[in-house]
Amino acid sequence: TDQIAIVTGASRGIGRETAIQLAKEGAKLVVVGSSKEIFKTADHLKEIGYPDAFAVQADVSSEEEVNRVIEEAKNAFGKIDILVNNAGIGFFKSVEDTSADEWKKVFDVNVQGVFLCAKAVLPTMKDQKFGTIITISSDVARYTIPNGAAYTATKYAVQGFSGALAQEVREHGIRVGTINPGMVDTYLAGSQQGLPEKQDWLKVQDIAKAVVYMASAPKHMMIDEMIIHPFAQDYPI
Ligand code: NJP
Repeated sequence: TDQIAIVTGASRGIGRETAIQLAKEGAKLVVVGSSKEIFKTADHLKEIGYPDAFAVQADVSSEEEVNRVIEEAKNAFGKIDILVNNAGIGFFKSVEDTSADEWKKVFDVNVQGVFLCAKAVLPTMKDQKFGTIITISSDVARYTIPNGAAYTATKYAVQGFSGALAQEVREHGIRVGTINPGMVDTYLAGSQQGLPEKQDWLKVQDIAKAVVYMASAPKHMMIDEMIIHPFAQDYPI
């Protein structure tokens, strides 16, 4: 309770639900998204009784825009306890069909975005001697998927990044962990939520609850990684 949380990619999907559940647990929210949809999430939070929540429209792959998010969060609340690096995109096609621009774009958002957001909150969290940085990686970071090479590569990258960062900042009281979901019924890669073929998939609430659990764990507790997948999901997918 009374924690300040930044959730990236909160316009829809896992990020939006995570923001709602963190607010319900008593956190004050700064929600981030690259489109104007992000303001609807802040409006919704206000409607359901969390007047302190606000949105910043920013692209996580831009250093300037990320720094503006952190500045606005600090100005409004004076501290930052939780960063949820959730913004992510995916192109699911063969390597031959993946353009160099698509490869770059998915790395810009999924890897550079995670680096920039983490880097930007570190000075504040170090001053506080406390903070939790949670990255929504993917279960694909445990294996590889055909027609998902670029996406898979980004999730391996953030896995390595988070592990290294966790060791680097441990002495400052900062916890760094990943949540690695299997298939979740969201809008990822242009998909629609609620399609009949996705009824056995994880729901956004399942992952949001995991974020709340990780973020609200007592200070003596460290969760490095949570792997969560639909019971119905075969391996490898
Ligand atoms: O996807 P979606 P998910 N800067 O498309 C935002 C991982 N994951 O909830 O920018 C800032 O519904 C975008 O908002 P907007 C996945 O890799 C998923 O599934 O305003 N924000 C939207 O709110 C990702 O890391 C599955 O359009 C940016 C959000 O990101 C995380 O879960 C499985 C942005 C995406 O919402 C959430 O994705 C898995 C930018 N540049 C891991 N670009 C799964 N769904 O099956 C996009 O293993 N956003």
